[in-house]
Amino acid sequence: MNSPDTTVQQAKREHTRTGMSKDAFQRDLLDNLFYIQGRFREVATPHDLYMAAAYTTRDRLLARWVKSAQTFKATHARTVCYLSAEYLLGPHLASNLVNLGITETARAAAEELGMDMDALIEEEEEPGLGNGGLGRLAACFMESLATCQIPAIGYGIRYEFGIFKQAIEDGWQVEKGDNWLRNGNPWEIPRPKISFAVGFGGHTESYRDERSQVRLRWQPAFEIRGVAYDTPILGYGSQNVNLLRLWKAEASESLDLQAFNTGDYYGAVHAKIEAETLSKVLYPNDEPEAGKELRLKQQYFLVSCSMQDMIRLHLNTVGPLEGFADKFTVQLNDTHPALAVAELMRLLLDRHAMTWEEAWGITHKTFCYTNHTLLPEALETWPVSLFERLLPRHLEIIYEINRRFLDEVRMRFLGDEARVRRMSLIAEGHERRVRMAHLAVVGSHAVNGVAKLHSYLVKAMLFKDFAELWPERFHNVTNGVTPRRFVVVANPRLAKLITETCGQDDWIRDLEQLRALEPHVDDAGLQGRWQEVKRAAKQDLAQWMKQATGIELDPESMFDVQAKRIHEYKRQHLKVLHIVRCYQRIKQGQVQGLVPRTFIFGGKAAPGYFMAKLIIKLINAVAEVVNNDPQVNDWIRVAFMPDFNVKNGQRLYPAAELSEQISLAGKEASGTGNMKFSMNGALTIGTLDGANIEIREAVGPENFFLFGLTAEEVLQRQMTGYRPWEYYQNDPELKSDLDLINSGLFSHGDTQLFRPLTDNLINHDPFMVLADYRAYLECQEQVDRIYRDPERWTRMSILNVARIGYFSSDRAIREYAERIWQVGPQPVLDTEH
Ligand code: GL2
Repeated sequence: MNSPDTTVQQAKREHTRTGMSKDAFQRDLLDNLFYIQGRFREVATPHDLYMAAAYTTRDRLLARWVKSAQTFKATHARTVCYLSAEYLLGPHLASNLVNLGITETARAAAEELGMDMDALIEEEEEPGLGNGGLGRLAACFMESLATCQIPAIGYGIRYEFGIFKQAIEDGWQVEKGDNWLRNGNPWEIPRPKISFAVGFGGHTESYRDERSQVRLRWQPAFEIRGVAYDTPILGYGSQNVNLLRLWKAEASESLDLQAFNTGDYYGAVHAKIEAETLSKVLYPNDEPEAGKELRLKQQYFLVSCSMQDMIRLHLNTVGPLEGFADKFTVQLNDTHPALAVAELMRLLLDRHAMTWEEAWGITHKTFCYTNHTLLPEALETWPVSLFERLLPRHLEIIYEINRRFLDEVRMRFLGDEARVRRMSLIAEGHERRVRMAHLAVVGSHAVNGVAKLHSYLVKAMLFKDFAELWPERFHNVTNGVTPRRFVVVANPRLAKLITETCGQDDWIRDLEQLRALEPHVDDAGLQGRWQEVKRAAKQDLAQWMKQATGIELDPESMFDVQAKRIHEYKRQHLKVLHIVRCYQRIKQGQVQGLVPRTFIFGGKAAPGYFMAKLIIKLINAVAEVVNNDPQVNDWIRVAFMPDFNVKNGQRLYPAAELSEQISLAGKEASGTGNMKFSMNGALTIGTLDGANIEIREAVGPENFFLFGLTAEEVLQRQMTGYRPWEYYQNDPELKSDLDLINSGLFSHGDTQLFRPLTDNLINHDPFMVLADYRAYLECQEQVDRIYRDPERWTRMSILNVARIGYFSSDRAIREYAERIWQVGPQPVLDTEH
């Protein structure tokens, strides 16, 4: 992309800054190609070259990693442990090069060897160990923790199969397994010696300890082992490296031996396979609970390994466990790891012989919990019977936590048994269930939502009773995303333009400094370059899309993008109705005021979510008709980007001009795609939902396209009775759009195919698509009007970027550090330079 001359010059500057030279990189690249891949230049495949580049990069971060570990050990640094069932990391190579400050060094070294660094970067398969926003947030937070110099360990599961790969066949989503480890993973270091036994099943029993005290212990029916695999997470502009420790399930050796001794070879092998299925696959459901036994096992596996590891670290470095909560603060990323509360209690009570009061004091001081959704179907509960069978000791502990907790509730709210029932950790009903969210709230000293509106609703609705009992426990920390990956790596042209306009690149570690763009907003030179940067990104995307899907995008048209998981509450079908409306208007010759647009979608549907899969089919069906109709083709085109993941997201964000954030108000906890688009200069059309509200405040209401019901209005309508068919009957355009979908035009004459979708909209419409339809169309007309004035649009785009600094995950992490974790930076010193 850069001319070799500037690459070499930049590499020299990087050398001065980092002490890492192009020549050394080149030499090590060839060495690694030879010694690790066993190849020489002439026969090396692109994958060999990628591996060599990855190892060469990894070598350069190991020194920082070791130094970080030494520093944290010596200073007894307070450490954040982030417990998350998901980490949607995205490819490592490009982002590690940026955070090491050696992107051009690597590029220059590769170029001299006749290799194209961008092609090597393309080779990397991303670890898709998450579903969507929640998992990607965990990845952004890990990077920001290192950038903010806060010692941290991220604990998770090393799924052998990450989120499925999505193919589109005949317009339908088809899932393919994601065997991401197939070609090896150069970024992880296995730690076979760091391994813990995790029990399941069996029974509990009482016994007398050496002081003749009656104690309880758990005799599990079987055990498996969790083995640590460590991935270093680099900070930007700091020497700090944090640790992502993922657990792989293996068969417990002792059990293997037993089976072998009794001659049961098959049994031994079977046990091994059984054990390994535990970390085999990520559940591909974004929000709704899967309810599967294996999933509960995965959750327990994650928390048991992680809590045992923290205790081991504590005993090795600090000593007696009384100070555990001073050494560690543990953040529960949603309720998936909420069992950690019961597991820490078990370890402190049963293994370390503490009293209930001592153990609870520590546990409660240790945990904090982030809620990520209000959707009722996503709030995890597990049948008591399943707990009894798999985790009998934990169930006893949960009962005891509940007994003490409910006594507290009774004392505060005399005679209010209805409240007691609502708040209990156990939901009574025909099947008794453990409420994981209640366990998380009771076991934590801080609970937060992920955007202002969401945190308000958490307090006012979801956990109202708890907020009345413990108002001081509830917080808001609005989400953020890392500008390193989502601007510097994804959009190098924009990064360069920003740096040149601001006169320095400090904005990369202090995103508020983007404000320095604001005085230049009317500068014609900047506007022109800003437009060129967007155009080039659109061309890149068009090229990729042509090759990946065969669809030709017109870079002259407006790129209007909705990319996120497919879910009814996110309302991709509202977007489709808009497209169908455009289509009809064009067919009827009503093109006045219309701006040529390319509608681009990306997103996966949970494999068992029928309606979401039908929405994907509908998008592709509409695309097929629209893209093949020469009468409308100059105006609109539709493309579905297959397999939306971090890597593909990095192609979309820079190219988008309009970002669709159109969930029903009150449903999207925060959203983080909204931030990524805006950071790349897209304007947002959105509802007053999640972080949209704060983005709009930050960038200025005049630079944001707002439409739709407010969360309050939504609640009102729900209470007074919402009748979607009235909209259908009273709005002729809406009626004709839905009727056209049912006419068979988009389904080769099949009038039934999309009925489940359209009938549901007309008769139930739980996410009020029809109620917001008209407002959405009107708002889109305003979008067209402004787009026709490129200067005005560009100005708004620049202002969006200039004012988006708040949405850096660095800011979010600093807020957690100060308000929730009480932890400060622990800089790692660069002793070599
Ligand atoms: C989510 C929310 O739906 C989303 O709005 C939020 O931005 C992220 C991160 O906080 O969390 N909750 C959830 O369960 N998933 C999300 O993406 N999967």
